[in-house]
Amino acid sequence: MTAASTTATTMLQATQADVLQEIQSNFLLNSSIWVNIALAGVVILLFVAMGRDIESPRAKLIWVATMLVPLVSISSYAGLASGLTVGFLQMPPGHALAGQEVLSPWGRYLTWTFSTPMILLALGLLADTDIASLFTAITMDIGMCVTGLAAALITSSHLLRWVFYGISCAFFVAVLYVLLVQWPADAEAAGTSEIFGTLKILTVVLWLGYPILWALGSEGVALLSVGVTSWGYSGLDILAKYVFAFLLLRWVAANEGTVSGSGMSIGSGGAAP
Ligand code: RET
Repeated sequence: MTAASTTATTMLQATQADVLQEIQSNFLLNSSIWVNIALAGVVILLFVAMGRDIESPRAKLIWVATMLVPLVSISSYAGLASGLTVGFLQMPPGHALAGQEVLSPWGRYLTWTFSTPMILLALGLLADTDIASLFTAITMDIGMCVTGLAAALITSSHLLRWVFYGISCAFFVAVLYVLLVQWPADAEAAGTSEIFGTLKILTVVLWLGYPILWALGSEGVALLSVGVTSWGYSGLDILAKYVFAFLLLRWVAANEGTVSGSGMSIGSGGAAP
């Protein structure tokens, strides 16, 4: 065994304690995680208070879906902070950091599989869309997150990392189509087009930042360090999750009458009578 391969093996067998030590010695990375844990905690308490008077079933469902966003987030960031969902990956030949051990916070991509469908569920309910459209958006979104996770975890081939990145982008296009083309018309019919329009723009603009960051960060062409990439995701998360959810809940709490239907168009395949 060469000296280099011995080091690689040692790093690949790094224990959680080694990973934790690496995270804690990187101020930028560590702070990007802990700031979000603190924020998610405050946001959860705030959202409980904001939703306490909501009574109608559809508004309640929007509220629960929205509440799940910071709840998943705090669990996700706690997983990162503990080192449980962070690992060292040896990048394949062709990658900018080929042969090097790169710290990968892969838990982020995994937990997006649970948080982003909640964002879409809340938006779909707000637009009072039909079940087929909601199912499309959510399953395409899960496809995007899982293939994005695969792109980050593949160490056998540089090309295949980008192939999975491309597949993930294709799923993302389907999500964008639903958000930009289908749901605005539903929201118009449901009388929620103003708030839906604001949240749609916020979501589309911020979500576009994630694949850009992935491509520029250590998983992609490695122009950005692990700490800077992590702060990029944390910043996007603060806006795409907490600010988004706050605006949505504030509107739902103040306009419960507009979303007080039982959400009967879900499942009926069309607009409510
Ligand atoms: C990846 C990389 C592969 C290509 C694409 C991506 C898109 C990710 C997105 C994530 C959104 C996350 C949010 C999290 C909130 O909890 C996986 C980065 C298209 C859009 C909003």
